[in-house]
Amino acid sequence: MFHKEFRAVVFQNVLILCASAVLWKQTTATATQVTRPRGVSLARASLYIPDSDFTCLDGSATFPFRYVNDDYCDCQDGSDEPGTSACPNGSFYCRNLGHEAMVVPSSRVNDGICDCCDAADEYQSGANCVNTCKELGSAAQEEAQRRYELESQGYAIKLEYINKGKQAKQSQQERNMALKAEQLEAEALRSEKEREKQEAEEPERQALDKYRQIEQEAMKEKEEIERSQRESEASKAFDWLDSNQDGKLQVEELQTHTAFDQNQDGTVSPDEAKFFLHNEEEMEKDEFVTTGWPLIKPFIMKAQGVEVPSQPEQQAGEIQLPEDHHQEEPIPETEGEEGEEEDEEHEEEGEIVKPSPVTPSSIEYDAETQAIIEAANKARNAYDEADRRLRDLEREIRQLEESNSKDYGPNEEYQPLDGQCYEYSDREYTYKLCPFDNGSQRPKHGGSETRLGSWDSWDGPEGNKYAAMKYDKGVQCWNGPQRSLKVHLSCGMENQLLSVSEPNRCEYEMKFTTPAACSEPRKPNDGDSEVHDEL
Ligand code: MAN
Repeated sequence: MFHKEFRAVVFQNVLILCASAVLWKQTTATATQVTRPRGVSLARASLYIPDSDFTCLDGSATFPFRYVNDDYCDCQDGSDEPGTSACPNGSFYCRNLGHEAMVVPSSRVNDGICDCCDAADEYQSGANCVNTCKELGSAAQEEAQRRYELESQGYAIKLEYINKGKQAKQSQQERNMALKAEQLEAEALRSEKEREKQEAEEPERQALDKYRQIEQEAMKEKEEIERSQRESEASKAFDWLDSNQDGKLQVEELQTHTAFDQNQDGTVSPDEAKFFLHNEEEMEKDEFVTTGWPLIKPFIMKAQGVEVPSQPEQQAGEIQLPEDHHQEEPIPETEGEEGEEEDEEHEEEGEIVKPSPVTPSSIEYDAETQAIIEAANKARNAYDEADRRLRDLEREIRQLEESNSKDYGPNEEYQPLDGQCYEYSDREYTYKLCPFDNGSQRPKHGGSETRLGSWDSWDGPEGNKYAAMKYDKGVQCWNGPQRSLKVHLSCGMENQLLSVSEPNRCEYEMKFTTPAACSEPRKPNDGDSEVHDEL
């Protein structure tokens, strides 16, 4: 190991004379000369004083100042070799006059590659570096100026947005207050109408009680008529099928009716016929009326071309039972062609005619009861209307409060985006973003829209939460999570969806520009960043 005193001394503290007057403080306009070793920034110049010992910036050691930049690494943090590549962890500062000052790892010093535009990093390598700071500086200046102008325009729009957002908030609050007042009135009115309804319904209930018994009797009568009608129909059918009139239905009797040819082979086999006799050889009339006829009737109807209702209890379709049981099942007359006289005629022939239904609504109330019912109806309608009005108001208040509780940014600048939608298409999909509502995806070549997520919250990094939005609880991904979407916002003159990607399956990212994301632009500096950087 070399001792410091014997090692080859290559150190040469380069005194950089700031040719251009550097303003140490804006308040003191006097030009000062600052001397500092190679690779040290203006900000750190005061830590490198040639007349005194040098203490490593991490405080780990102190030694004579000549060890600084002697091409031997003495400090653990590399701070004694800012201008050489001796320390693996050192940093080299280039002034880059005319452009932006820059810090590069000191390992790049004299490595033959030009890193600094002022070529300061290659002072001994022989690399042919040219100072390009002036050109780069002016290109950067132009770019900065262009950005400044854009940002200024974007920011002007943002100020309008802030205005709109604040106005919207104010009018929402006013509307909310007005609605709340209306709500109180509507509640009072509904209570009044509810009381009136109860008052009107009580006499109605009493009056209708009297009729309830009548209604029940009417219902019973109706059921009785229907039952006897069913029995009479079944009885007629039995007599018609019982061709030998022996009071029993036999297999042979059913075999003469093609309606029972279930496998459509042109004949009714004994088994086919027995099926309708509950697999017996014969059936008595009583059994036929209760359980035989409901089984047989649909087959007869079908043979007659009458539509068979799906519910067994609806099987009151009209059928004709001809006198002559040997002929094929007749086709019934088409609906509407039969007059009343014909009905009577058919009844003689065995056609079953449905009775006119007796329902509670057919009950006639006396004039006094009728008036009571009408008054109660009127009170009910008035209550319903008051109730509807109150519920409409409550809904509007809820929507308003929901919108009011949304965070539209520190100054309401994002409020004008609520209610708008923006689209972006790639090869496969058209994506849509409706800020504060949802994001979706629609295949370009047909197919339905898929929701990628609904508005959840701001999702930027700590200290900059308004830089991104989160939309979640989208449509479940096949064999995967629910879809979700993150929207990265940046300043732009227009509200525009710039790109969409799906970095992980069913996790989407959008880039969106909006004037609402612009901040107040700072005038670009004159290209010499050291003054600004280091003040
Ligand atoms: C659809 C689209 C895609 C998604 C797959 C997942 O095709 O929503 O974006 O990756 O479903 O199965």
